[in-house]
Amino acid sequence: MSEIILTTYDWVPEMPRGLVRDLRVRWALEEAGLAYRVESTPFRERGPDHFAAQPFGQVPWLTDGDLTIFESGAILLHLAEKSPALMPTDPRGRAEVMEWVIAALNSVDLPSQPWALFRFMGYPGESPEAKFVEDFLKARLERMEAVLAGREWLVAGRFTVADLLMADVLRQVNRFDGLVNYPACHAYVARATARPAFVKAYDDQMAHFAAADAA
Ligand SMILES: N[C@@H](CCC(=O)N[C@@H](CS)C(=O)NCC(=O)O)C(=O)O
Repeated sequence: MSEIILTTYDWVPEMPRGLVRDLRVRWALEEAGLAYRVESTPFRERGPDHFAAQPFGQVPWLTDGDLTIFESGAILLHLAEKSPALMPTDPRGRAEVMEWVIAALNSVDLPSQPWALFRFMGYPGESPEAKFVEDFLKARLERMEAVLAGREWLVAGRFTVADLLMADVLRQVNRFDGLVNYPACHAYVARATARPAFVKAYDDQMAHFAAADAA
């Protein structure tokens, strides 16, 4: 079995802690019971080695033996191929997981990213841009609310990497109280984040950045 190394920043400011995307990878690794270690790359100075591993100078990236993978969605699918705990092995189950993974990234995260960024920066909600993004997100959340009102998990009646990713995307919306009018989405996030693998991943990320503060 090849060694798995997850790389994240050595430090980040308080605000994004708990939301840095290495968390979703830690979570998947914990769900799958795969052994891994975490390495750090400087937050402040992003050198050629960083850009070679992650062309946008972001985190996370994963090294698995001689393979280096960036983009958290790609990393999660790579891990899902390694573990039936993350994705069913039958063609239908796999296809449904893939569609919901892409939906999380391409349909729900698309408006949730600028929405959260506006909230983070205190951008006025009554501006036309903020209103547009708010309505865009609302349209997606209304559909997710209808889907999640009828099922516990997205695919095959069991937790998969699609839930891990969708819950992680919705978690960011929830952080800024964006799920108050969406009880099924809110309950889904609560259900997903009550899982021991999430709790461990969250605690480990917080401890990683706290250790940098102490140092
Ligand atoms: N699409 C990328 C986004 C990665 C991303 O946004 N990473 C953030 C941390 S959560 C980052 O590195 N931000 C610093 C920057 O963009 O300069 C992924 O999902 O892996």
